[in-house]
Amino acid sequence: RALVYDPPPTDPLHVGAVRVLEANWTGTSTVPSRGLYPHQWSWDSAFIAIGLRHLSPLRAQTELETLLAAQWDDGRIPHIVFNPSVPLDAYFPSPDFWRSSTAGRAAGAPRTVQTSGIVQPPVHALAVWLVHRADPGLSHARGFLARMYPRLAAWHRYLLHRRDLGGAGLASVVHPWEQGMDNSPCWDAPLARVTPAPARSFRRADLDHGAAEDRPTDLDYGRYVRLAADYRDAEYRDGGGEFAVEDPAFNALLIASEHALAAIAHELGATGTARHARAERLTRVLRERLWDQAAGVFRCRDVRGGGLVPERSVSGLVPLLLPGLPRETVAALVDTAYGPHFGLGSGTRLPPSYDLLGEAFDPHRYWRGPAWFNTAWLLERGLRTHGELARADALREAFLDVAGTSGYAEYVDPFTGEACGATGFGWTAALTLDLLH
Ligand code: 9WN
Repeated sequence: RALVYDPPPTDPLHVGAVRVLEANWTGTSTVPSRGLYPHQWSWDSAFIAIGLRHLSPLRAQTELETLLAAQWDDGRIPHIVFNPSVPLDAYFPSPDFWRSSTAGRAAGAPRTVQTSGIVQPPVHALAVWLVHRADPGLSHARGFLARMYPRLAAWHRYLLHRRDLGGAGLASVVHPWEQGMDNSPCWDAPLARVTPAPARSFRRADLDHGAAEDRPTDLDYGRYVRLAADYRDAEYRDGGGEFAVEDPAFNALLIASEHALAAIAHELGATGTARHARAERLTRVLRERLWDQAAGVFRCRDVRGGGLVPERSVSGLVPLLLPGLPRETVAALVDTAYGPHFGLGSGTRLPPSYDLLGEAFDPHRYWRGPAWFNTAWLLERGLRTHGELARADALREAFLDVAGTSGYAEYVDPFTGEACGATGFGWTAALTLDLLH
């Protein structure tokens, strides 16, 4: 395990990853990308902290502390914490769109910092636990776990109560940006019901930095804006929106984080058994609600439309991460990942974000086909958890190779590894460091 006082690394892959994390560090947190995403993002920071712990456990703790300091009183952790020194037009939607300090007042948005009002996948308790383990002495000395625990517990409480919109115990996302895979074909049907905001009513900043054909369309953006504006105008009250989806990756990360929270509770002197039991119960609910045995994949459930979405997304493979999955479910998921729909071991270098055989597949358009490094990291971890060591090793090798040759890209063509979107991307660099250790 590398600590700050280890000799400087000489491996170019390691050196390059460190350089990206240095360049993206603001002093209190790390931006996903200097140009495209110049603020702090929630699940990015969790993945970034997981890598940063190998470089500087203190910085990794600070990353998570900065994010959790922006938590709302109702428990939600906002998906963006805005940097006040960045010009308003550098990213859309900016703080004047979200208006957290006024529209979010009833939900307890912080007064001192501007945030968005939606959330992202709950990778945080897992990140806090892994960061703690990188340097338990420093963590104890700084009271890191004791300070983070009540915030993480409130976060999970928010998701499991206020966001149980389907009534079965799982959390729903109320916006595609919340699940993190913005333009996944899984959202096409539930989004089709949403009337887009007129294109002239907003200005996209992402097109200043990324190729239009790699990004979501204007029509997608119109719907993203409408959903977010409606939520804001309802003062971020939960339960009324047009879009509500139970997503397998979002819930699997919540369950993995609930296991991590149990470990944190145990470290702080409690037993943690109630939390482990809850995680096991949620694993069963996840299977009852979202598992499709015939397809060998977890599906999204459109809570407003009432059914499972008939698309295969990498999101439906992420539950492989869960230790409590029955052996036959694990076997079916591995078959799916290594079969024709995702092509691992026989055509794709990294897991594509969407079904290679799906009608909407596009190897370059964001979450409609390209491979992303955070999901590759989660699958690598899942394979390892379930004893698929040779496959985990091969995926790790491919991850490291493609991360280096793509310049730590945001996402890549799943067949060729060609870089798409931004380069020098935070979680790609951070998770590279994690896999190198
Ligand atoms: C909206 C920051 C984020 C990631 C998401 C990714 C993208 C934002 C955008 O960038 O979303 O949150 O503007 O496209 O889809 O997963 O967290 O890296």
